[in-house]
Amino acid sequence: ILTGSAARAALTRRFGEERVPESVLDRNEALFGERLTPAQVVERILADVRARGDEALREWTRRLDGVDVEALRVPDEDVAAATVDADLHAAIRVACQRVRAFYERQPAHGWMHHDDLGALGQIVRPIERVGVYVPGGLAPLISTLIHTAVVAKVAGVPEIVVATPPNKDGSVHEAILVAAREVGVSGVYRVGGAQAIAALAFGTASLKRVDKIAGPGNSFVVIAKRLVFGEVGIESLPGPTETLVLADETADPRFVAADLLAQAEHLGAEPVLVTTSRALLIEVERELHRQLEALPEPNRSWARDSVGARFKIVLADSLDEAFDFANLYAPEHLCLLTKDPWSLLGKVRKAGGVFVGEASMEALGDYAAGPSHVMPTGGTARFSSPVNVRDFQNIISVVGVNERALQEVGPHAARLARAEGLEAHARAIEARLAPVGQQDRAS
Ligand code: HSO
Ligand code: ZN
Repeated sequence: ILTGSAARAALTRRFGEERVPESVLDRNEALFGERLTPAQVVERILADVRARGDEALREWTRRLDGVDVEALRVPDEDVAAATVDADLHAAIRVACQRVRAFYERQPAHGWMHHDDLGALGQIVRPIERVGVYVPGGLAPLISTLIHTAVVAKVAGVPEIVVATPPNKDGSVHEAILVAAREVGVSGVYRVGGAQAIAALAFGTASLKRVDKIAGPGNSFVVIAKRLVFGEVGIESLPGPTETLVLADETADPRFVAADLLAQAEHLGAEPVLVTTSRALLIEVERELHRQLEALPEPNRSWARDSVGARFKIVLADSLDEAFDFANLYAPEHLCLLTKDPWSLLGKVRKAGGVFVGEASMEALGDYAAGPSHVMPTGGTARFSSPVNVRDFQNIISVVGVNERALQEVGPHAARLARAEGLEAHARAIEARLAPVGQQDRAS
């Protein structure tokens, strides 16, 4: 149980300080004959895909995923024919609808301001081609496809492609294909990991490069995105998930435990409980272990790993101190299980999403509440936001001032140009600054 400055220290993140574990170096030695770091492996993959395109994609998929894939693009007929049972289909539709409705309320309008100096404004254009990465591995993340591609759709992106690792038999999960069809994406590619990011960023014969990549992924995917950033847009670098439950003595320990466990089920997840009540804390611990043991495998092992390695319990003196801790940690998910949680919303400074009260559990948000579940992790809520419409649009600034503005502002601009030693700039301005009365264009 952490309190005061120990809690503060435990909740303060430090990036880039982790050493590469020996086990990872050992595995890479077995694979590559050299003790490569993950970043070095990713650099090799990126360079190879850039040089050899589809051939490299097939080879890395064979080497790293153990799958032989011939056609990298899932045939459109397969997407059209994919089926899931009626319940799941209905659920996919509800999730799409609710995410769509949420983002339709987030308009990014162009505007134009006219006054006696002319016009200034902005026009908004969707990004043309977006690549959505959908992680495979432990679970086919149908919801992640929906929670990224639907947002891009609402932004008006005309072309959205999905990349996702193939199953062992080379197929892509039917539910992923159904979701892709429901959202209306332009193509699904069976390729994952760093090689998928390389393909999206550089393009290959079968996958035309995209303008921006969105969606979470494992550490290879994140390293690859960091390395290709600049050559292609990167929406964010989501890492392992975290949930901070902020609870007082009125919270139901069963729900607190359930919410912590739900996120603990994700690989590498960090569950955090901040509470003002010692009694609650004791009950939550007991309840958490009871619920953990009741989980089926392999989920129990996944959750046990997160709880065992990363569960943090913080005891705060007051609700204000609890919020200080929460804001310091800047969690991806902040769950408020307190008396009158709405009255506390004003204390939230940093979080990807805030889940207000018992009915708004984070797991609902993962699927069908409305906001995208792709939220800033690892303390990046300090400076970034959940996936949103603006991530898929560009703003173009419009300058359309008139002669009068030129006469008023021009001399100042020319003066600044000369201060920068940029004579041609000054002259370009002054060429239009003929003394008033001698201008043919002056009104
Ligand atoms: N909680 C995860 C998203 C997710 N959960 C997908 C279930 N499926 C990261 O926010
Ligand atoms: Zn989740």
